[in-house]
Amino acid sequence: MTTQTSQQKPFKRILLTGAAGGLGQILRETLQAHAEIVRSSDISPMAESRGEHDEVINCNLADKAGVAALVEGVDAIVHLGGISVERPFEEILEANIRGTFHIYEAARQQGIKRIVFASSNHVTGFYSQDAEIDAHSPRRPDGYYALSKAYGEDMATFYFHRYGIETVSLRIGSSFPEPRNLRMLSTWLSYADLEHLVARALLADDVKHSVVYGVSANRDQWWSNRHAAHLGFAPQDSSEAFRAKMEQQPKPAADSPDSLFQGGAFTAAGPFDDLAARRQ
Ligand code: NAI
Ligand code: 15L
Repeated sequence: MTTQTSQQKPFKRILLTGAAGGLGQILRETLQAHAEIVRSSDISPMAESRGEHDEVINCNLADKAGVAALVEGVDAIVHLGGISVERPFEEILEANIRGTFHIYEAARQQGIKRIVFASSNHVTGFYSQDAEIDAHSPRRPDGYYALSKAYGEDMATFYFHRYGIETVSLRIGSSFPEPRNLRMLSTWLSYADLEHLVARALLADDVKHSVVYGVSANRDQWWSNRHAAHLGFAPQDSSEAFRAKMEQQPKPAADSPDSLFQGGAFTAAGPFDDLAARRQ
């Protein structure tokens, strides 16, 4: 990071992985405020480059040499790329576990000192919806996807202590244009609050490896960010504006995962490859 003047942006080139995805498409625009060049990458097709400030490079995160080349000339990484839902372990292994390892290894080799890692609320998905937890609460991953995010967070801790690479792990709740169900009244993160959170994760000083829940200022909160105050994340939006609409949906049964656990339906997704699943 460099000191910002009226002429200068804080970063020369930020790499954004997962740029074709829902959140990547949003951040590709807003990261332009923080870097002279945003390099967008994904395994899927992306919108064309709009000029020299907007680089576009296709890359599979599972390709170590490809990722090493992707990271050349970059001074910060916003790592969103990977499988974003529960899937068979082998798929998660390639994109999320190997992929995140390749990002950290390339960062080490290139001397990159700041990574923003898209973790997930599902690393603590097996807590009851009655519990209030924070970044120091023991993790309770709710599937292979969640395990990959937990591993990514551990990788961030390792690369900080061993190599001084700082990471902010964002345990994102549910970031969509609006909540989609009753659970998301508690987990919703608006796009405006997401943009602010990513900016703080890039710009805050001395973050070491920080973990922050990515959630708007919703009425009913499951997650405290008491251990992330140093980031200066101050969400402005609330899901209350959508409460009436969500309450028109059928209420999930009291004993369903959507009612019991913070991770909702993710806690019951899969397995995908046993005999019972194949017969369905
Ligand atoms: P998304 O699924 O829309 O985007 C993920 C992108 O990663 C996709 O464009 C996909 O093509 C790309 N990708 C998958 N495998 C890849 C590979 N092997 N190599 C390169 N790219 C690959 O997900 P979304 O919603 O944009 O989320 C972004 C990140 O934030 C993900 O890491 C997700 O796990 C995390 N997150 C998102 C939440 C949300 O509510 N949107 C909640 C919690 C976490
Ligand atoms: C996630 O981690 C997923 O990437 C996203 O698609 C949402 O389902 C979100 O969690 C959630 O918990 O709602």
